[in-house]
Amino acid sequence: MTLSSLISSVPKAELHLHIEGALEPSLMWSLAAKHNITLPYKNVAQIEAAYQFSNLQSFLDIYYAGASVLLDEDDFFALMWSYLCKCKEENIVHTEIMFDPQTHTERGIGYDIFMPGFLRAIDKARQQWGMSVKLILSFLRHLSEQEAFDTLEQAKPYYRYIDAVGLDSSEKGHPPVKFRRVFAQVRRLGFRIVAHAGEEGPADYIWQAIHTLGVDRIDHGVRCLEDPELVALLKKRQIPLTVCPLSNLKLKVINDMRQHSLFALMDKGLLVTVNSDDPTYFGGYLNRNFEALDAALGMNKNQLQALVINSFKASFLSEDEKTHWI
Ligand code: ES4
Ligand code: ZN
Repeated sequence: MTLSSLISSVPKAELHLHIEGALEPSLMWSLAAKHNITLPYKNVAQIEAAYQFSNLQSFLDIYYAGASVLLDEDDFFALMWSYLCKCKEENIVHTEIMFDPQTHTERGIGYDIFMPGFLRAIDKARQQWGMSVKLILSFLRHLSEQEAFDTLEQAKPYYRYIDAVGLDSSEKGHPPVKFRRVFAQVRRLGFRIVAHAGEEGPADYIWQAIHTLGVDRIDHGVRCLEDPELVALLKKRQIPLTVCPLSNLKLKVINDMRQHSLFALMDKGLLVTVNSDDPTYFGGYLNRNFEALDAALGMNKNQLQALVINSFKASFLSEDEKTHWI
């Protein structure tokens, strides 16, 4: 079997995926038409052509603008359903999906609109395919800690549908310590914790995420390589990194996929996983991320197998559920 067919056929988990970053340009276009919203694009091809980014912020500006077409419950259902259908196609049997409540509440769209839409699609995928799905509520770090507290409070009726709480958006200038108190509350409530750190921000933000927020996983974390002591800690505690190769390339964290440090991180004994981040903006869903690594760096079957095993190991499934897949 070729590596390519193995990549697509092996059952795997995805752990770093922003649902708002899985909005297909064609869905964006049809929702804009449905709601009489004028987009700054003349057609779907122009939307796709606009996805050229110079850094994280240049992407986030377009990503938040794109989310403005999501207005009613059916829109959120369609967005989630579209991604879960891709999971089915790609043999993703378990996925842990981040959503940004503040991207919607700031526009006057409340939890009672987006959560029922998300949950209806998730239930359908569970029932039709036995797919396993967890949800990660993510705070926007460019907003204040008080706003994060408010967001957590507003989520109360939905706590039983949420497995973890995370931290995303503009990293530089918004260190994890800014959210020390709200994550103390998140821990008291019993949620798992993840945080984007060491994507564009320094290795120090990874330290902060571990020691101040008490994270179970680091999203990205590729800049840990700048600090050997940190690498040693990540290795010793087997704190997973959810790495996103096409994202790193599109956001110019690296200039060429041949520079990607994924295998270097693995060789150092770190628990690394491959993920798609914002697949419709970065040029591919999960399988394409594996393909891109293979094309640039070469991947053997043992490496693929290790990465797939890591995807379950690093998940928030129970130990019993993990053994079913590993
Ligand atoms: C994100 Cl790639 C990335 N980094 C930080 N925040 C994000 N939100 C959506 N995608
Ligand atoms: Zn991300």
